[in-house]
Amino acid sequence: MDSAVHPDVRETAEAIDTMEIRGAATIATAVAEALATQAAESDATDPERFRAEQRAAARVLYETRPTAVSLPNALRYVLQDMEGHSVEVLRDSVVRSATEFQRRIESAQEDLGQVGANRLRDGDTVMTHCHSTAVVACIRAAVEQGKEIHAMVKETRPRNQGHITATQLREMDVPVTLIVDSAARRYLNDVDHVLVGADSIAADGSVINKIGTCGLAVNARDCGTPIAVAAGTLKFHPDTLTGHTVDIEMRDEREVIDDETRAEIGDIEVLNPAFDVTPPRYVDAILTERGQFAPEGVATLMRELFGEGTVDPWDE
Ligand code: RUB
Repeated sequence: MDSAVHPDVRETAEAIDTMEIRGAATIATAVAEALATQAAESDATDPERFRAEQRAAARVLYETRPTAVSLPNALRYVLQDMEGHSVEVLRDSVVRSATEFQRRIESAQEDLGQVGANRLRDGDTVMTHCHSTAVVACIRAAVEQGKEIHAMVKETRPRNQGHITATQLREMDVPVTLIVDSAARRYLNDVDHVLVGADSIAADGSVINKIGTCGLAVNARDCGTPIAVAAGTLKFHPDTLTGHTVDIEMRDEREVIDDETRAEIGDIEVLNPAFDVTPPRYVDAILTERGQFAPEGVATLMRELFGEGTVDPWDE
């Protein structure tokens, strides 16, 4: 354990690990802030030491959850310009990048919110899965455009993030109907859109999002209900351009079943994957701050964004 890692960084890492801080964009914002604190409060006296501390902090944050690429993308963005001959210059660069990163996330959410809102018509009902700040931004923008939007919110077992979505939509007076996940198919003919977020978008346009997204998308396609994915370019996974796959996080079985019930049932295996992969053929549109794209169009934009390759600042 590197003692030079700031306690706030460790606290943020712990909060991400336990999902007190969750959701891809929120995680990205939190890690940018943690790196800024690490930089601002560093007492390193030489640039090499300062850089080593930042790398160690980045590593602690990187190792929390594996699926949302917004986390490593945030680390890369904030630490991209760690050049400079004095600690002061380096410190300023990290703090400035972190602030700039957070500003960009906010403005990207607003811009993609408009793109999503333009897809929604007055009186439409949207089915949601999990809790995504990008999805909420789309619905908020539609409401601000004066449209009446209804939401059918899937509760999203095992952690019921649908409750967060329902709460936030009610705060903006959107009528909400909560359903259990397995009721989605029954109501897909009654809704006008399925709108979900993303933890990562792969170069082939596959969408990695909360477990259950793929089943929802396949059913939506079967019903002819359009499915859009609200995901800023922060969710584009650069490693997938070179053939890497995205790690799917497996979480504790106690999220699914408590020890007592498990013991009553007997000897069983419990699997608790947190995310799944929706193939591009089940996705109608990916909504970003740069406009909406067919999943097949993502690779071109990714090459433009990551063309020169990426550096992993958590590596030694
Ligand atoms: C959250 C989840 C969200 C995406 C997008 O999973 O799958 O749909 O992260 O969120 P978890 P956002 O609760 O396990 O973190 O649009 O806010 O980035």
